[in-house]
Amino acid sequence: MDSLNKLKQSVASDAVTQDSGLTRRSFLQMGGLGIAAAMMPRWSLAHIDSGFAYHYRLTAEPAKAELVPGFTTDVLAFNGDIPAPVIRAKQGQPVRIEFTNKLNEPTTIHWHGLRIPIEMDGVPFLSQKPIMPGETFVYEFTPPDAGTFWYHPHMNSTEQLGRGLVGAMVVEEAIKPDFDVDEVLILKHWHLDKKGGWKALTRPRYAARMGTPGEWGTANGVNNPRYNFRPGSRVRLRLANVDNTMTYQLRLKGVKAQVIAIDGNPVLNPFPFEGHKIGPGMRLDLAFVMPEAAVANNKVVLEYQLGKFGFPIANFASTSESALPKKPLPKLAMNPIPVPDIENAETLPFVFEWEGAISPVDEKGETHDTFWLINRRPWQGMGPGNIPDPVADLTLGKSYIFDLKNNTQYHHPIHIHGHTFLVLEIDGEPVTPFYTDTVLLGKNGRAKAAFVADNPGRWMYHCHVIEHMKTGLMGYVKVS
Ligand SMILES: [Cu+2]
Repeated sequence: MDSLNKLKQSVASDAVTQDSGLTRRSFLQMGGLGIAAAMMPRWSLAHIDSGFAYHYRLTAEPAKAELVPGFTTDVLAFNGDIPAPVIRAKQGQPVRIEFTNKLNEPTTIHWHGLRIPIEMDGVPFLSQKPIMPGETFVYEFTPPDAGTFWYHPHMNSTEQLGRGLVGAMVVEEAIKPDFDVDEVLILKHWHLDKKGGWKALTRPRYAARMGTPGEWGTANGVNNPRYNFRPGSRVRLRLANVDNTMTYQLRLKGVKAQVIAIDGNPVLNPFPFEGHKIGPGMRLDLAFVMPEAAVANNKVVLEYQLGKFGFPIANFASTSESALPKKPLPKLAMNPIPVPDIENAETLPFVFEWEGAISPVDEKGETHDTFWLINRRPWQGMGPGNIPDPVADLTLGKSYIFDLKNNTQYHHPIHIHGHTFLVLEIDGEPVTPFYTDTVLLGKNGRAKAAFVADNPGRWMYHCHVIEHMKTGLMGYVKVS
C-alpha cells in the first residue's frame, strides 16, 4: 500500500501546483496575451477567432488521400485531412468543438480518455442522439486531465474509423513542461492493397480471432516518415494507437528513452523504455534527448516487433545544427484522478469469453455475428430499442476493483468511458500502480483495475479491437 500512499500524496500536491498555474494563466490572458499561435504544430486544428480560447470547427467528410505514394484512396476524414488535425486543448480550460457531419450516414464523436460529462461523451443512444448528415452538434467540455488522448466516431466504427476518422487530441498541462520538441504520432495500418485500393475492413474469420489487420502501416498517414530534430533537443513523443485491430509491440533503436506517460496519464516515476505493447486505443508518451548525428549513426528508429523481426514505424534524424545545451528532461505533473479507496472497494468480476454464433439474418437481410461475451452476455449493434441492462450498477462516489479475466487466446484492450482505471495487478502479480483508460489483457490474461465511480451516467465499457466490440464484446456500466 506504500506505493498507493505515495501516489495519493503526489496527485494531491501536483493538483495544487497546477491550480496556481491556472490562476496565473487566466490572469495573463485577461491581460490580452492570449494563445501563442507560433507554438501550434503545423497540423494542429486552427482556432476560431472568437475570444473563446479553445474553439474549433470540425467536420467528418468523404475525401481523397495519397496514402500509398502515387495512388489516390477514397477516405473519410476530419476536415478533409489525413492525418486528422490534432486538437489542442488545455487542462482546466473549456474547449468548444462545433462538429458538422458531412458524411452520408449518422455519427457521433467520442473523446477517448477524457473524464467529461456524459452528455459530451459522444456515444449514440447512451449519451446523445446520433448526429444526422448535415447536422451540427456542439461539444463543449473542460478536460480535467492533461495528456495524449484521441477522438473518433462511436457509430459504424469498423467503417468510420477504418476509413480514416481517427485523430489525436492533446490536452496541454496547466503549466507546460519545457520540452524542445513535442511530436504526435498516430499509428494505423490501413486495409489497402499496393495500389491504395480498399480491402475488406472485416472478415468473420478474423473478427472471431485477433481482428482483421490492415496491411499498409503508417504514422501520421505516412509509411515510415522521417523527422529531423536538432541534437540535444529534449523530445516528447506522443504515440497513439488509433488502429482498429493491431497491438503494437514497440521499441526504439538508437537512443535511450524514458516512459513518461501511459494512456495519457503521467507515471509517478518515469522508467526506461525497454519495449511496450499498445493495443488499439492506447497511447504512450516517451521522452529522450536527441543524440548527436554521429552518435545516433544519423538515425533513431521507432519499430514494432513481430516475432523476431522489427518493422519501422517512423525514424528520427539529427540535424547538422550544433547541439542544444544539456538540460534535464522535464517532469510531468500527475493528473488529478481520485485514488480509489482500495481497502473498502467492492470487487466485481468480469470474464471475457468467446462463443461462435453466426446469428440469422435480421429484417434488413444483414447478419450480426456474435463471437464475444462479457460475463456470458454479448451486445452488438446499438439502437434506440437495443439498450440492454448495464453490466454493473455502480454507486456514485464508491470505489470499485474490476477483476478482469480474459478466457481467450487473443488480446483485448478493455476501455472504460468517463473514468480512469488505476491498474493494481497484471496476471496475478502486483504492479507499480498506473492510471489508464484502457487495460490490455494478453492471451488468457488477467488484471485488477480500480477506480472511483465519480462520474454519473451510463458509460461504455468495451474492447477496443473494433471487430470484437461490434461482435459482442461491449457493455456499459451505470453510475448513479
Ligand atoms: Cu477484444
